[in-house]
Amino acid sequence: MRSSPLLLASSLALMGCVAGSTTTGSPSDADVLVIAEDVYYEPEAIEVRAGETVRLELRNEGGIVHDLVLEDGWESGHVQPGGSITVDLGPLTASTTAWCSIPGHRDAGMELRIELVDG
Ligand SMILES: [Cu+2]
Repeated sequence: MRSSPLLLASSLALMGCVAGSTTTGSPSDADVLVIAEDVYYEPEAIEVRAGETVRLELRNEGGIVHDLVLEDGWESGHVQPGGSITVDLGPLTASTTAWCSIPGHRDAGMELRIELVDG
């Protein structure tokens, strides 16, 4: 599923809302769902509106630990296999790239493009 990462991000966000209704809180608890696999993110890119803080759920469906870090030092913390973490991301001032800090994972392609779009 590499042909249309931004479109995929939107559909996954919708799926995340549906899944959220079976746990706790409102459907808007997590705005964006990012799946970590061995060794890539699904989707490969997400959109964030300028000035907005996005609640991002990072769910590890791989078999080894993963995380998500940004150039500015923001980091999700380690997420164990089968686990997930929901974090506030932003507000961002520019598009950026996040990646997995586990040794070797970024080199293997584990990067997430974060596109800043006008609100
Ligand atoms: Cu990783």
